[in-house]
Amino acid sequence: MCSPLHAWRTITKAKHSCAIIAVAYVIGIMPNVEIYTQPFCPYCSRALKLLRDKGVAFTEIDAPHGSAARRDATMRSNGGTTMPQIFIDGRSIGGCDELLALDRSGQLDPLFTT
Ligand SMILES: N[C@@H](CCC(=O)N[C@@H](CS)C(=O)NCC(=O)O)C(=O)O
Repeated sequence: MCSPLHAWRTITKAKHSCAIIAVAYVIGIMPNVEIYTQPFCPYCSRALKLLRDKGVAFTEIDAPHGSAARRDATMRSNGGTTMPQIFIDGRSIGGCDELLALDRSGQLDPLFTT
């Protein structure tokens, strides 16, 4: 018999950090933060710094010009063509300016506490 506690201990012992994060998304204790970036992008660096400073786990998706990831970012953001494009729990936040504005207005932190 595998209790939830046993399953959790097995996962943590195995050091499967990806599995732990996936479980955390599923049970809703961690937001799913995705950021599409391109190389040599100061706006991307600024947005990444803010996310790191906040201590939130995020997935960075490399999306150079002409890539499938770039097309995904544009489609998911309803036409956003610049980098970065940021999504929190699937919701399009916009780029760096929008992320910083959300933070300044106090609306960002609540999105990280699902
Ligand atoms: N207001 C946007 C500006 C972002 C921006 O201009 N990013 C540059 C790269 S650093 C970009 O995507 N330029 C257009 C391009 O490379 O096609 C934001 O805050 O994210």
